Amino acid sequence: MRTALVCGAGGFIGGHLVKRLKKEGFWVRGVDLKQHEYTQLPTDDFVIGDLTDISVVNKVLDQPFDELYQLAADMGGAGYLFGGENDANVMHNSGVINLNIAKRATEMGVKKLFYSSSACMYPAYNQEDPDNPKCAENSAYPAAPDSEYGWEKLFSERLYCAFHRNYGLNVKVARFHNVFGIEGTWNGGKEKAPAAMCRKVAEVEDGGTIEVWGDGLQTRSFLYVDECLEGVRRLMDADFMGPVNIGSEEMISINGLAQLVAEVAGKKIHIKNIPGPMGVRGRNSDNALIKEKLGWAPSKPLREGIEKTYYWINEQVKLQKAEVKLNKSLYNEVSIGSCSLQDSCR
Ligand code: NAD
Ligand code: GDC
Repeated sequence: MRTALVCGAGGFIGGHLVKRLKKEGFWVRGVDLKQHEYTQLPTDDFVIGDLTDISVVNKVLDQPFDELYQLAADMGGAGYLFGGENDANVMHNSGVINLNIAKRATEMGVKKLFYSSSACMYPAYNQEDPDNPKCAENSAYPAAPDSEYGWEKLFSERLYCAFHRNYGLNVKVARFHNVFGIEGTWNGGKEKAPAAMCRKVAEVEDGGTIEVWGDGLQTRSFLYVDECLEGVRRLMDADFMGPVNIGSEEMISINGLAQLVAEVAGKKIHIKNIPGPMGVRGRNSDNALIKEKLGWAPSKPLREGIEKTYYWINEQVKLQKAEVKLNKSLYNEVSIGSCSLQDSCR
């Protein structure tokens, strides 16, 4: 039986990956700081642990796994990464995780290691025109990512490639472009634009107004998680190490994304553009290389993924409302109860 270690299994993409690997017949160990928030994972073994701690890394990486997927990172959306206040933690936590894993995977003779880099490593100077961003793999240098998160990703890509050159570690590197879907972070400050728009539209009345950061004309492309994993699995089986983009080429403005979500929800909305952390002006995946090397590229329309994600987030919003209501009525009961107790004690 093939064995896999999924680092960051309690997260969004890691959780989906565990399910996929189990369906493919792998024995899977997951490791994360936390259990998955939204789903029960079918792992064969799940370790709660901090991968910045080398003793945890040594414990979970105790065998020459056939495949290791390194997805663990201190990360979030624009609200978490581009305000500046999390820069030191993001660089330190993710950097140490990758330093620990690269070394230990080499020592243990891991057969293949996947590393999830990000489109945030591309230079800001190529992403100033929202209608024509350049994100071909060979446009990475001279390096000038616009966030510390992007610099750490670039450093760690290079780290894994150096372990490949010097120690023969078989690495695969992909640069994900804004991946979204069900069972991902949708509130709390780490959510990315697709989840944020779904939540805002789910919470607003028909005809109401939602807030969108920036002028809303900034552009991105968004990839549904199933296609992201299809790309990852194909890369793992290919005779090609990357780095390669795994993203959609269907670019849309953020106001356009908000309107698409509203259409899916069957609501009319108004958009109020407000100041907020924005990141680069435009970004889109360039899929020439993935087509050439894997003979495949993501092709599903954005709307399809948004439909699934909106319905799931709409359910989460309803559940949260119901919980708040229940907590309020429990609180009232308890305070009425304690009141009458006090009264009877008088
Ligand atoms: P996520 O935040 O849902 O998952 C990351 C997981 O890593 C979390 O569950 C977190 O608890 C875990 N983690 C963080 N620090 C840890 C530590 N010290 N020890 C153990 N676990 C730790 O994020 P995701 O969207 O699933 O992203 C997975 C990977 O893909 C990340 O490396 C991310 O940078 C990369 N990526 C994601 C996107 C995207 O759009 N989702 C885009 C580009 C790159
Ligand atoms: O958060 P994100 O999806 O990250 O934001 C996309 C754009 O949407 C930004 O310009 C942001 O200002 C705008 N936006 C407008 N309103 C809101 O309410 C909102 N919430 C959020 N989150 N955004 C809003 C991402 C990184 C990822 C990952 C990918 C790789 O950057 O956050 O961690 O690595 O890039 O492609 P984004 O696309 O800038």
